Amino acid sequence: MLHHPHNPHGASNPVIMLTGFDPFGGDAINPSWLLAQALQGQRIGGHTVVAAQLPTVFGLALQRLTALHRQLQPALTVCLGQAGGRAALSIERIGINVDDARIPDNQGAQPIDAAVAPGGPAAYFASLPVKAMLRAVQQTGVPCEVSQTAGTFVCNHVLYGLMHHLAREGVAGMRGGFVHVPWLPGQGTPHLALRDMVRGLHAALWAAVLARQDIVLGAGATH
Ligand code: PCA
Repeated sequence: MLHHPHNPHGASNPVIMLTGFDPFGGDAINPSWLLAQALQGQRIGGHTVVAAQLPTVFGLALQRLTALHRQLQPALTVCLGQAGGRAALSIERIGINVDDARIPDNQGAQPIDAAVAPGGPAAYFASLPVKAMLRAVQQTGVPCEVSQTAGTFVCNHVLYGLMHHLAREGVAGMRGGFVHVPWLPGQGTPHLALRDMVRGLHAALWAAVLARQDIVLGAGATH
């Protein structure tokens, strides 16, 4: 679902495109979509947030994303996804050129060791200032981390596909990346309240708009 039928914004009113997924894997809700909707219409550093839903389906999710991107021409694209088992907002550093589905997607497809983009590079870094975003979220008190892997399911597929699209069709200065979010209370443990996700992501988006260059801040993983 897209709230604006077309891009009503010009370069003078740039767009932040925020996507969330529909529920998958037997869950009744997907916090990523609730979070995107909660920020719909927000004004952030001269940008307007436009929320859109992607299907948890290999291929189709990317078709939808690239069509929306061509239509809205967002300055910033942040895709959101649910990562059950993670305890913090999880800013993804990298997307890899692999689909390896542990469970079927919402249309029953379960690709194994397929390329997201045959012939494409092995990986793309998100073009978000991940450490500046991390610090901004941490300053709100909402738990946050930098993640070195978005997995190999539809979320990584969308992150890789977004960056591949930006590399080929993006206008200079267009940036994008991905944030995984924990379960909501009632879905499982660990969980994070929606209001905390909203507060944290709001701060992260401000940082992404303001920080043209990332900061140096330790957030690595030993394993
Ligand atoms: N999370 C899944 C796909 C959709 C979603 O919200 C993932 O992490 O790949």
